Amino acid sequence: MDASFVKTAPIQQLLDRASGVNESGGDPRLKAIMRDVIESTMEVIVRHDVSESEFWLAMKYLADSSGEIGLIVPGIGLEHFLDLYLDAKDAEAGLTGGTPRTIEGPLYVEGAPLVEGNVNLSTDPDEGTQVLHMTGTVTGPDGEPVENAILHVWHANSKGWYSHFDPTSEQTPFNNRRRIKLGSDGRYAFHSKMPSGYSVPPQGATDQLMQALGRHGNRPAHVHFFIEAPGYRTLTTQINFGDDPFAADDFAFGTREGLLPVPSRQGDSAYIAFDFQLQRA
Ligand code: MBD
Ligand code: FE
Repeated sequence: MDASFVKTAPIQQLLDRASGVNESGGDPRLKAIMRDVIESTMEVIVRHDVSESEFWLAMKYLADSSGEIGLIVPGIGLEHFLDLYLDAKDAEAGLTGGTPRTIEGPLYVEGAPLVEGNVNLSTDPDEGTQVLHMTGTVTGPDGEPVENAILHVWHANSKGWYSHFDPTSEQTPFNNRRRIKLGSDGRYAFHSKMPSGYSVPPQGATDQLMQALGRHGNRPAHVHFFIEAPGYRTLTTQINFGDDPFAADDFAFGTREGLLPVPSRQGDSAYIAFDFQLQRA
């Protein structure tokens, strides 16, 4: 049987009733989207002749994996797809240039300390890793310094764990997380303990899926940013370390050309100079 079965009258009537499209109440946009989601799922079932046991296994997986949905979404490329889709829509609207956007991921935490100057992000000791020194400027489309920007920065520790999400140790709240208030010159500087790459929790739902797909669940070492400033578009981006073994093989598809600086490693220190360019709002 082929997927045209889904287009037959009984199935189309079922879809109309299930999605409430002919009811007066409810949310019309949600109805239309739900109808398409259900229909696409039916088409997948028919196209692959999904068995009942496979179907219920998938439902059990969905039920059990919800705690890791934030990892599964980047892992299956959907979060990166949103970046590509937004880029394409921007290009259509003639909005190009500036530092590329890339995925936020699931590990941002609101309310990090708001600080100024050349700041230290690492409040926990984290011995045996280099100190990362990162500096640069936030400019606008014409190279003008962006005034009064707030640079949100967050990254993992040297074991690859993020504060607020670390099952292995008690990290201080907001360790390796700050909001840095910049001045009129758009310059920023911070230092912190070098992060390591991230791996999905072993045996978790994401790990199970990656193994079943013959993939891995590793990200290269990276540093996340949001940059917001009056008059400019907020940028969500991250740098991934160009010398990391997973730099070209990120399970979350967060690495992008232009966002892969190679740290200059010198003894106990590593240096990255990286400038950001924002689009106007
Ligand atoms: C991360 O640290 C991350 O940035 C993403 C996108 C997914 C999982 C862990
Ligand atoms: Fe991350």
